[in-house]
Amino acid sequence: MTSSQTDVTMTLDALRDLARDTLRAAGLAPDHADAVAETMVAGERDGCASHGIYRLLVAVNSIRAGVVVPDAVPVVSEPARALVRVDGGGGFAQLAFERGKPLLVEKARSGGIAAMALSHVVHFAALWPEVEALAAAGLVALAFTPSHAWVAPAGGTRPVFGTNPIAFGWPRPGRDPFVFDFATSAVARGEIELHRRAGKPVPDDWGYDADGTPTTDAEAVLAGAMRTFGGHKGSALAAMVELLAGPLIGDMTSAESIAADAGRKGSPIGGELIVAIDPAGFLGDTVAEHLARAETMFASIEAQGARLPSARRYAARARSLAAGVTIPAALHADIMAIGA
Ligand code: NDP
Ligand code: PYC
Repeated sequence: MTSSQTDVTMTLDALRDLARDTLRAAGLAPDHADAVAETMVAGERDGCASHGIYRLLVAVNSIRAGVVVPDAVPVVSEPARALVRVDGGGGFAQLAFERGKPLLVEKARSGGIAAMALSHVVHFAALWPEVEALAAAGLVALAFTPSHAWVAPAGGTRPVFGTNPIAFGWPRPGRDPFVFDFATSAVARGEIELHRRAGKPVPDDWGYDADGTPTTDAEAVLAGAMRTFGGHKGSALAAMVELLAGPLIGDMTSAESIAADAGRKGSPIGGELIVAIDPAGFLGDTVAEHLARAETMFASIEAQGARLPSARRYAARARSLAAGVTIPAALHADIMAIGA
């Protein structure tokens, strides 16, 4: 259905079919295509345009550029009692996460805490679907992944870090989990790409041009260096993500990832670290009482008119489930042209 001459409204089922068909036609194996489509549909459904269906263009580019192994078979192993490793074999991260998740949940429940390293994967997606799924299973979850070296450290103007997101999920009895997920750069690179596509300027504190001068030109920031959020604090967190999901798990830093890309402009290659904690591990029978104390904190945030991270997403989700989603005309045209 076309809601105006320009934009295209579709149900989530239709969007899922479009994503799966497009990915399969581009050569992605069916199990990967299903897992990858799901994260894109979730992003679009929840109003996360930079990691929604726009990512079809990005994922297909990675397939065609030979950056991703389209039929990789993730291999799950247990390096230690509390640890899960999934070797993604060069495939997209979504199937590797899906394959490792049951063992991660089992280990977190039996030991109180467990961690999972996804290694040798390609990452183009948001992290919140993963921590939300773990929180929905009653676990507290943290996730980290480096990307490509696009971001300058605070005080510098040349890229060292990736946009390095950090995501957190907290289970809420009878309610959707509390989740946040943000890049440690001022903004996700995908947001700057959307500004470039729309011909819109960016705020002058998002990045530098190639000469290290602050600029409002999205294209120039993409060719130069992005800035961390919160100055030296975001810079330290970005370094932490490099370390946790790079050397700690034997995978690439963002600088190594962009070097491995060798100009193909594919999505970041490397690893992801996910930590899952069962609240009952520390709390035993008193878990309900202490989760209720967390609810008091959430209530006092909302009582003063502030919103919880994830509230916007859940509201967008409710609207999309009822009315579908509307894809901008230019994006829809570009998606339809993928197979042409
Ligand atoms: P945003 O700055 O848009 O938002 C990040 C978080 O802050 C969200 O949890 C959001 O909740 C919350 N938030 C935003 N505004 C408010 C507010 N006023 N009050 C309370 N909470 C608020 O995200 P980014 O641009 O930094 O990142 C976007 C996405 O990009 C992330 O999902 C991230 O995973 C992804 N990304 C992925 C990378 C990768 O390598 N795979 C690299 C970099 C980014 P809500 O969603 O409800 O608005
Ligand atoms: O938006 O910065 C980004 C990004 C990198 C990888 C996936 N998303």
